[in-house]
Amino acid sequence: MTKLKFALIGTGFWAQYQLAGWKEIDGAECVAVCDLSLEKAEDIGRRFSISNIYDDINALLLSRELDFVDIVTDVDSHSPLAMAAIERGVAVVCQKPLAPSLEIAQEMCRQARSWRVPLLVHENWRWQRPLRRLKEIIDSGVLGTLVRGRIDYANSFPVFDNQPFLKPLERFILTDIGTHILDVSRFLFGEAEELYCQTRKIHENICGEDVATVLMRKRSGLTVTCNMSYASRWEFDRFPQTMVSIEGTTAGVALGRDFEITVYEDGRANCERVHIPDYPWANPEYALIHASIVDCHRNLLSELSGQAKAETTGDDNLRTLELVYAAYQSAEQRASVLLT
Ligand code: 89V
Repeated sequence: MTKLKFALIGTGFWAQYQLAGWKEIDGAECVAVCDLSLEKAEDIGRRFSISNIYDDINALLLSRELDFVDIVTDVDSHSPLAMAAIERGVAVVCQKPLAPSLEIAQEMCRQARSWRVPLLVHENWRWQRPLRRLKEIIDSGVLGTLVRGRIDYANSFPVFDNQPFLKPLERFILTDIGTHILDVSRFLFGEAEELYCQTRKIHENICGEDVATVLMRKRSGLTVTCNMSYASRWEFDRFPQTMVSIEGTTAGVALGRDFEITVYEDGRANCERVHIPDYPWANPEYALIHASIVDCHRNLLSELSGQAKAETTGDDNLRTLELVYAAYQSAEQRASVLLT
């Protein structure tokens, strides 16, 4: 397979893991690094033996033949960076959230369609192995008709230590985690028709909300609750684990602590533990997330190389962003929001 050539744009906390994730799969090679800070770009270039270093995306795009760019920068820069690539026919992989508003994200997707250039979102949460296994169990039919679902992401992990840029965000947990958890609710349970959200701010030293509770009615009639918090203490710090419980008419299933999945059927509890690949470059605290980067990249590359359609295209991710921004609207208006 010929290797697609890409440039990494942005050298923050996630950049090293994005590059390490691409190196785990055949078919893509990073040939350049671009960051407003040449020093930071040179540093990560040295660590990954990439010698083509830029501090300007236009200079990068003019001087290198690229198949795609991997944008790993702050959300406000996603649109201009993506448009610079799209207008030169260069495909885009962009970090979540795709854009700071639904309107900007819609325009990015419109432009990508108009230029016939792939715009894909690196939305990796649904690629966590326990959640893929949960979907298999749902699709097996063993649960019968689904009655209610609950997705919990609640911990007290000091996420701001590694990602200080999250502190000043006026809109925090729904844009940081809601983009993941609400995407998982779509992956597991389909599209929603109504949403209600309440938010809270517990941490004193941040600007945005750090607790959000989202209740949805899915098109299937299923009620799904998504509980998100960076201010909750449990018997252990659950970061970055997502717990899921699903009630069905013939069985229930729970994704519990440390990737244990239990199906409760006819008074029996059938347990299995999902294996998480262990990569030497992964940060142990983020191992679950870092492993999902690899599987997400593998799926995105299948579209970039023309072999298949990726799951998290920009157009697909618009449905997730619609939930995120509808949640803010609901919390602000203290009313449920009907979705298109
Ligand atoms: O993976 C992420 O998107 C991070 C985290 C969920 C750790 O906060 O922002």
